[in-house]
Amino acid sequence: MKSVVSSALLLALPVFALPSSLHERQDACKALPANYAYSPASSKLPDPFTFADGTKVTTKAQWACRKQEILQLFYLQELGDKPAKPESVTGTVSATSISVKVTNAGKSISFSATVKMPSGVTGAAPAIIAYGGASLPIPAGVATITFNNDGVAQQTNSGSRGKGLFYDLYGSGHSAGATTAWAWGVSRILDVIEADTTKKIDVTRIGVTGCSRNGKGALIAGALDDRIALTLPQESGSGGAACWRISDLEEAAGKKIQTAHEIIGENVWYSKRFDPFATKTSTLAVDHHMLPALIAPRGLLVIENNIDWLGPVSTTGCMRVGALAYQALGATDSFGFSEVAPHNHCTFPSSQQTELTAFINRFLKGDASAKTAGVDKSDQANVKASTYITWTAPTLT
Ligand code: MCU
Repeated sequence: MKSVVSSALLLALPVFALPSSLHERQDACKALPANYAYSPASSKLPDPFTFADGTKVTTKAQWACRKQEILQLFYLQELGDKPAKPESVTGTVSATSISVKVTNAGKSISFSATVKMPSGVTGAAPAIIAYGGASLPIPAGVATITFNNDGVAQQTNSGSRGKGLFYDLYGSGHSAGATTAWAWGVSRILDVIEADTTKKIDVTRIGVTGCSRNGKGALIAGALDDRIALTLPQESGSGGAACWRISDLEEAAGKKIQTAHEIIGENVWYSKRFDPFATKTSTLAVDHHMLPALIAPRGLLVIENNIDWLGPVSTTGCMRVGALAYQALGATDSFGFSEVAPHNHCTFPSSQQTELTAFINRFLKGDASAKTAGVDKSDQANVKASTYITWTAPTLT
């Protein structure tokens, strides 16, 4: 049930400790109402700018708190918990590899990521962390860090639940789905890069990418660690750039599209906590338009393909709603959506090169003049954000 919050509480908000940073924090600035359930159920996308207790978000300070709440709701309803930085994270960065050793509660795991350094870069290089290897072209001047996400959390099929290094450390019954466990792995790689005194890689200029199932992972990683400067999910489709609710509407309209109720039987990308919501997506307090909201104002270019299973209407509609968070923050030039005519899955077409180059130049190479503004490309011409929402985005003060 929603309760009305008095203006006194609103005025009191600034005395709460405001988070300076999103990554690793799981606390909300105010607790979720007891026994909170999203109500009434709706096929329209929930308002990112209204707290669970009904308070409207009008300021950037309130937004910082609402982001914590949205994050918590994602953990509770879809993703499972992302553990905070463990008691010990150590490792090394060489020109060919990043090694990571994590110790928590008497247990340790180790993994490494392959590094390909760019030639001719002096000083710390920008880098893109690629889940399972990059499916888009990484340009000169940018290092590639290949992350073996499958080793951190397996994703063979529905029998992969609780398998992989993350679960060796935290137990096979841990609530995190694979995408959350991978995001945790990315955060640990960033811990090592951040602490590396040789400064081969610039932790302030890190991108993350992946395609398809790994695109779902890349988008979620961008939302769960605000050290990531540029998020580049590629053809992530349902469970990534698509909204669960819109995909259900599309299926009801006869499209052959992946939905939440299908996805929970196919693989372990989400927490078991998601199961009850997957057959009733209208009861989720979150949906995937809130992933861009968590990433904003950092760089985000969503790359999509017109393949029915990915849900081109759903990805276009969902991300056009997601763009409203960037608008609210006055950061529209940090967000781009690019969906083009069908091509082979995870082969990057030249028709998306201009926007990819612009986002990499701006967010990883420091070129403030790169034309990232206004990237909104879709062959789904009639899809409008307004079809899927009943709220309007504020201009946050
Ligand atoms: C688009 O990502 C997935 C999709 O969600 C699955 O249903 C399908 O089996 O595999 C896709 C994928 O990862 O392809 C490489």
